[in-house]
Amino acid sequence: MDRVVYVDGRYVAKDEAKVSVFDHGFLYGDGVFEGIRAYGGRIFRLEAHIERLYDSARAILLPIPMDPAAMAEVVVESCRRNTIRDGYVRLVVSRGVGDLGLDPRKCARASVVCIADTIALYPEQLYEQGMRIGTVPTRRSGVENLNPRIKSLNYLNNILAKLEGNLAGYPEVLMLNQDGFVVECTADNVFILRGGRLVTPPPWLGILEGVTRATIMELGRQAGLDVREETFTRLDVWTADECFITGTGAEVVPVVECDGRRIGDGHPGPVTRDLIRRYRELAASEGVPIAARDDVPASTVGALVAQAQSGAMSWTDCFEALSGLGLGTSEIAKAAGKSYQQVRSSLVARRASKLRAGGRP
Ligand code: PXG
Repeated sequence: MDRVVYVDGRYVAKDEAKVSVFDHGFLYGDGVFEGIRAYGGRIFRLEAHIERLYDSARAILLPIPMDPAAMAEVVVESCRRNTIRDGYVRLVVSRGVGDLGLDPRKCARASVVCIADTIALYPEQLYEQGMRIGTVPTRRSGVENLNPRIKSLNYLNNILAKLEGNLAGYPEVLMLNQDGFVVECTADNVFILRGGRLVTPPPWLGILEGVTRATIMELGRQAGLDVREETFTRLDVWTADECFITGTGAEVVPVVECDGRRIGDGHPGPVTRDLIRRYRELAASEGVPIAARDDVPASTVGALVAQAQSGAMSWTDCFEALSGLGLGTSEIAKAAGKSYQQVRSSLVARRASKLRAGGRP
């Protein structure tokens, strides 16, 4: 199908989706981004991604010209307009158009782009057999120069490592920080398991705080594991019982070899396989609904609207309940006899208060 892309307030055909060559995102990698997944018509951990986007923007003094709730709505609407049920969303906020100097003060307004598309998955074989990775010479930037907690458009540090991985024949590589501690991979976080302890490097060491990482820490605790954020070295990876990497695109991938050393028995371990299963179950069962569903019984919709009309329920609660059932904004407006704008702003306001109330997962 012909995709539409959100660019600064408008949904335009893919070929028309353009930003200026004077945009500092293009000239300097000055901006921030997010990669988000949709599973079965729901957007997974949307609030966590939006929150990280605004934290990254705050860290580089980038004012985003809309509030987080409106940004979340852009993501949902982009999926809806592209009829995405299972897919990948790329949200980009760049510094905007400036002059050829690097001073961000010359850029009047940030640009917001949202691309919703399908995703090429890793083959299932990789999840069953595991991945071979290796360490690369390029070190991950330190927290005092380009802090990896900022998900910025400047990915050259990761790309240099990726190039070394390509030359060595590794699909993903392990990166160390300036002190030789394991931090993360080029686009994934890393975990090791040792005697019932699930360990991942702490954010202060210089990693991106992955949304998948946070989810796996939650799921690990639910599974009764002792989950810790601790520093470790390559030797700990080589001698771990199990190892895996996590990322929005990759999900949870078992690692069975690192730097030519076999990890465990060289096969994905039981804990990793259990966490993969738990992750897939969770991703399939929660998230912000995208689609306008047409299989919600009219009586259910009617009953909710009647409650709001009688004052037994607030209109916002009614809109939210209908949205939760999978109705799109225009369907809700029609059923409730309200304007699209009324429904949208009330849902956006509700999402905003949830974002304020809820912390990170
Ligand atoms: N570390 C780095 C450096 C990353 O770029 C992660 C960890 C994992 O974070 P999440 O929130 O995705 O669990 C990332 C993720 C993709 C993709 O397609 C992911 C990233 C960048 C580009 C593509 O998965 N960043």
